[in-house]
Amino acid sequence: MPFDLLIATRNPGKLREFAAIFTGLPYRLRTLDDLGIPDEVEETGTTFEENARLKAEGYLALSGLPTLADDSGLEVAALNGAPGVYSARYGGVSGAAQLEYLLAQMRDVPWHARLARFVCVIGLARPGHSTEFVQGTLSGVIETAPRGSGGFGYDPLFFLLDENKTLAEVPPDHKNRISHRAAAAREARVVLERWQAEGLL
Ligand code: ITT
Repeated sequence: MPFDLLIATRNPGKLREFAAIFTGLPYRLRTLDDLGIPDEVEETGTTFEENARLKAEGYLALSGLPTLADDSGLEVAALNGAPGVYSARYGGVSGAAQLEYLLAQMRDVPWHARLARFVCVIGLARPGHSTEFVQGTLSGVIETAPRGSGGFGYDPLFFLLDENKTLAEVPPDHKNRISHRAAAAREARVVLERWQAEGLL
């Protein structure tokens, strides 16, 4: 009998990534839409972990199901870690304007000081236990102009030194292997295997 696991996202791309990495586990992945749960939990935290906790524990309370929730974003060293948890609303704009905004903030920063990383923190909550957290990161350098049309968000400005390409220029299946979210999801898989072995669900 598979266990139900709520994946607390409305982003279908994320759901597919998690489903691929959790292949073979005895969990039936449910979404907020499957369960008819509205967007009630606000991401008011100041760290990725706080937001992952708010979502994982909030949607566990609403659904009664073991819940996985992630929060992710871009940290730029020269900007003291900004935009961080505010990545989705950085500069008060979205889409291409957000890339322009980031480039403007980085205008005077030389190539060697443009280090950045994507961070993904996943919270895993189940009834009667403390919430557990896992994290994944991907390091890169902020480009001086956008390149590529794949991915989403900051991908066209995120240059991978190992690949000599931006994250928007690598094939989607490759991004899904090297991404911060994939790294965190592989750690989450270990937690889910332990929950199963403990038989505590
Ligand atoms: P949820 O419904 O799951 O909250 P979301 O799109 O808001 O989906 P996150 O909170 O995880 O996703 O991500 C916040 C922002 O961080 C996102 O809007 C992007 O700007 C940026 N980001 C996260 N992962 C990224 C990636 O793989 N590539 C590019 N940008 C990313």
